[in-house]
Amino acid sequence: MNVDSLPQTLSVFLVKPSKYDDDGYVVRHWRGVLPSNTLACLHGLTEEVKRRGSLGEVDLQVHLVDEAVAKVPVRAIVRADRRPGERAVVALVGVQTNQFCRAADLARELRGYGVTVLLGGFHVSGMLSLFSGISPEIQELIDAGVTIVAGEVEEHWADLLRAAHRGELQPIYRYLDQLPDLKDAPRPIVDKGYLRRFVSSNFGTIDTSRGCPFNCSFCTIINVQGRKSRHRSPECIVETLRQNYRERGVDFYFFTDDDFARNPAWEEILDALIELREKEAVSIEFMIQVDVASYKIPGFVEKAARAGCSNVFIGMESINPESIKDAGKPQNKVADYRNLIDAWHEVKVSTHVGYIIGFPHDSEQSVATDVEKLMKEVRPHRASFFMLTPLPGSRDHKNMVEAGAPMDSDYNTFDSFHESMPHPLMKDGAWSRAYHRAWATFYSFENMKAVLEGVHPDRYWDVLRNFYWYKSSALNEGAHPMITGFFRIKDRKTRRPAFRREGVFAHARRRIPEIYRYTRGAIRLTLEFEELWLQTRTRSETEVRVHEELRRMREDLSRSLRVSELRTAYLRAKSAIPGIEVPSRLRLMKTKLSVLQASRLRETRSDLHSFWNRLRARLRQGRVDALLRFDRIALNALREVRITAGFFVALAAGNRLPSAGR
Ligand code: B12
Ligand code: SF4
Repeated sequence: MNVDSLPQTLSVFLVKPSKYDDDGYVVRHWRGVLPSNTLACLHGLTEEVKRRGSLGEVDLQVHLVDEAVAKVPVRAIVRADRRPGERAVVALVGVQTNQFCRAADLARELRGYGVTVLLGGFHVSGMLSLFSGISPEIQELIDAGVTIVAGEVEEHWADLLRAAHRGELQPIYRYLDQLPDLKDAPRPIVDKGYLRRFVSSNFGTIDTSRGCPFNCSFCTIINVQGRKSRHRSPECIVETLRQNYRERGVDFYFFTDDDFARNPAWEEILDALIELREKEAVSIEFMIQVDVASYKIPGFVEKAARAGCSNVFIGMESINPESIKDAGKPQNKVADYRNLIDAWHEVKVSTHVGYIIGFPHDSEQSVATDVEKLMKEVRPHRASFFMLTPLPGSRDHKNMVEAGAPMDSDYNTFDSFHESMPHPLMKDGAWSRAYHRAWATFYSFENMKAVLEGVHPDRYWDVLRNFYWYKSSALNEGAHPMITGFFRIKDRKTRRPAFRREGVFAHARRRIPEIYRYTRGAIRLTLEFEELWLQTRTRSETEVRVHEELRRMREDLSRSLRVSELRTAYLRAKSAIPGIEVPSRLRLMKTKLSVLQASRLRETRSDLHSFWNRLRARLRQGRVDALLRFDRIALNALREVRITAGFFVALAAGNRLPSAGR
């Protein structure tokens, strides 16, 4: 090959595909909630290839596209590929089974323009790990000229890019039996430009380890990433976190390890994070995934909390011992659940359990009873419900394929909130009903109120915000919170090939009622959450004391409050409770509004609710005279505005007045 004839620029587009909704539109939101760690990892690997100059003099350009929050710029990619001296390579990354259909359509479209396309992630890795042959949907892509990559590529990415640059890619690469050592692997990159598309731009991800020692039958991880936990070096992790904190302001992480408690280096990592926090004032908070027995590991829970862990996700799966047996997860002992939850709550860490519905012994009634038990007896702060899904890469899937068991031929439904196979007991929609009822019961006003009343004040807003996101996703948008974000976008022109493309008016006829229903639901939800807040908002000892002092200083708290007055109230409160810290002037200015709002609120808006309902009923009966009471209407509207303003101010400000940890 004549190297001089090769393009001088290689534009690498790392694209994380989304999935289709039931109407064939790509699931995309104006703002996302959870950034993709796979994108961050491949970004890190690509920058490393560039830094090392592994491709020689080639100008390597990297572009990140997460289709969950951005449109895939097909035209720009094609233009880049056609520019003289340039080649575009599209890497469809982290493609899960439920994203495979969308990824395949994108791959075919790009191949139609002659663009080089590679595709990797859990679907192809799972399929190729458990079956010796190549499944038809993968073969179809190979036939279309797409390169399939199974397994982890830390040690192969430079070679793959070199082959792509030279136009020498093979149809398929299998790296499943070459699990890379992660000790000094290139780190995932937290990209500020990418994070701007998310609700919190201070949110980073890193996989501190990969692999899991357990052996659950529905799990794909063990067959792709292995049963031995491989980890990054604690020094590398801590240096990454320190750098991201200082240079990019990233102070919250999702450590995406499937079981951080089984990372052999957990203690060194947590010790280093404690040191960062306590000696360098680099205060990072993070969430982790752990197993049920994690609380029994000596020192684990305490160290995690001290290191900044604020949330744990626990793969509880079911509270029903029969279902735990069905899940092939004997390490989950139902008798441990309550102790586990208490242990984490004790150290102020919020708990979130993963709960699967649809094990063979589950029935509509048993699921309802089990969810009640989960709420009343186990009492986690949050639950995510999943429908049992035969995910490619799991033993369950392999066994079903080999037994010829029926399952959906459309992988788009393998997202854990669609029925993707028949259930032996729950038929004719009963499984979906049981699933939706689980969400509605757990996120009912009564249960959310019970949780918020028991939550530590430091976690109050964290839990309340998550409740809002979860309830809005599952019950207003009708999708799993893990794939939703804020404000759904439906691009008229990007529709699944089996669906007809709608005209502008037909699309508007679809979207306007949808947006109306969504907005109405969002308003209802906001009112529900205002009530929840009024009934449960906790006041720290500091807040109560500062308010008392303010009331002593002046009767009317509705007049505007000066920062100097607030400071005096703090100083007086400090003389009664020495632990109170007097916040800086800037912080006082920021909290002034919430202090005022909070001091004016009552404990409920139920009287307002009844008032508006009565008014509406009268208007419906044609009694327009009801509007003549405009003085009451105006007063009540003003109260609504005040409550809403107070709620949003408090939501934005965090939970309480600065309280020195009290
Ligand atoms: C973090 C995470 C999430 C996060 C964020 C997603 C993300 N990717 O960051 C959130 C919470 C949003 C999420 C949601 C869901 N997830 Co998830 N998630 C994970 C988790 C725990 C870690 C992902 C990760 O960072 N891995 C580390 C990276 C580096 O590994 P990797 O993605 O495999 O990438 C490597 C290689 O595969 C390869 N590679 C990947 N792509 C490409 C592309 C090319 C071209 C090349 C060359 C190489 C390559 O290179 C990478 C570096 O070596 C994985 C389990 C796991 N251990 O991976 C599950 C996992 C991917 N999720 C899964 C599922 C099913 C879901 C959900 C449907 C909900 C659910 N039931 O759990 C939703 C769907 C959301 C959606 N539509 O995206 C499954 C997918 C299984 C499957 N066959 O589809 C997994 C495997 C867990 C499981 N339950 O079995 N998830
Ligand atoms: S489901 Fe969780 S605990 Fe079970 S093998 Fe998979 S990663 Fe490990």
